[in-house]
Amino acid sequence: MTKIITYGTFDLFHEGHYRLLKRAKELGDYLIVGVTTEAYDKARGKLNVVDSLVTRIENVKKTGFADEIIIEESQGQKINDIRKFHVDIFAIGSDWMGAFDYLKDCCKVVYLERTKNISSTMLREKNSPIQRIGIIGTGRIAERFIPEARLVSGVSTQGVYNPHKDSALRFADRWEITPYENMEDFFSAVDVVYIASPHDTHYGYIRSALEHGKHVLCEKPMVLCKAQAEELFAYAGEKNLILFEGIKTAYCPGFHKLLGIACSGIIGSVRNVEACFTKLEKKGGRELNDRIYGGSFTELGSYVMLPILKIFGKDYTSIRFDTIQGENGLDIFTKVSLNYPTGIATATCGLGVKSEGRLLIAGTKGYIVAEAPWWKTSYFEVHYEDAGKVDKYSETFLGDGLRYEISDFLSMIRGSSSSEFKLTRGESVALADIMEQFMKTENRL
Ligand code: C2G
Repeated sequence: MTKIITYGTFDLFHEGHYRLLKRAKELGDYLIVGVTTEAYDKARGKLNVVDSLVTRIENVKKTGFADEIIIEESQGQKINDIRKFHVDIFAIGSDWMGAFDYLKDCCKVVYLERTKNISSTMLREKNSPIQRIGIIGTGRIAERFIPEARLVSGVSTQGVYNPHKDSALRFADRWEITPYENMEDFFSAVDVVYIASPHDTHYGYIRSALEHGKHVLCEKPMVLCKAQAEELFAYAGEKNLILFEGIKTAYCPGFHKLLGIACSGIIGSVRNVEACFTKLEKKGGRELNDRIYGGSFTELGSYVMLPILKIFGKDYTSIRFDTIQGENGLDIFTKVSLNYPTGIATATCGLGVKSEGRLLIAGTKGYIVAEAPWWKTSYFEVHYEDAGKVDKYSETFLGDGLRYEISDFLSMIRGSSSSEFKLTRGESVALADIMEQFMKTENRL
């Protein structure tokens, strides 16, 4: 008996999938089909899969070609499956030509010609039109955003607006997108807006984008004032538009796993959260010089406040800010201490003082520790009273990690509310409120 194995996501099952399975089955007697899990697809960068695993399996079953269906959960599984099931032939579409030659040591590898003019990506796009993204701002973060957005299917990077014409031209040239000097032209050419301009311009740009009927993804901190945050969310709601604050950590899979563990009771009741993030900045940069909007807390505060708000919530009983200021009065190091009815927390950040950036969550039965860069969570440990017992967790964090927030933003635009809990409007408003209190304590507002 000749055994064949093939793998795939089989999202929005189509003619190409059907023909591939048919020809794979014709190569022998017994066909095993590996269907990928959502987690594995996310890990390999396929972020916008529409059908659930159950639906995708059902669709493969319905073809009648599969004698056995298995789940593909991780990279490196194929070689073990081939050995375990005594497979004779590994078959896959020709879009993977060469990629699986390493399996030739174990079995025959056959690349079947891919069916032309049909793909899950095409169908996803047909069902939900591509969202053209317009970018406001041309700084470091905008540079990181474009390559990440290009990995998310369903969006295209259309153009860039910057009132400084030369910056817009240089940026547009580098990324082969359209530069806009005129805001009206810019808004009429795009469906959604990504704001990565200096902090003080966020409010105006968000308001204007919403007035033009555009969904908005705005870099953190969205605004530095509670009333503005409330007003903007209310306005977006009235206009049925999505307003989304881009704190990348909130959307990355490892951070979710960590929060899940923290809330699961494994470490008992959480009593203390300590989050620290420091990043030494060059003296001349905007971060250390912008008299009002620069400084450590406006730059990094969103990251360090995030795990605290996620774990203890918004109802702290007291908050205190302690800062070390540079010569120009801006905070080069800030520590925020919060008291809650059931615990205490500290958020520490610095642009001019280096510290051990770690996230520590202590409970009545144990603690979780994630070392820097925990804000791109890919690994953390759980420790207990018995020092010999340590649970280790890892998760992928691809590239600069913006792809996760872009993908969640897109799914919210398409009407799904399944990722809303990752950073709620209430949490964004609470962050703006804390920023405002900080600015007032520093006499900057
Ligand atoms: N396919 C095809 N013709 C198309 C589209 C897809 O022959 N027009 C084939 C692919 O080459 C693949 C199978 O159908 O062999 C499943 O395709 P996908 O669902 O896109 O899955 P893929 O990402 O290719 O998963 O571990 C997963 C595998 O490595 C492949």
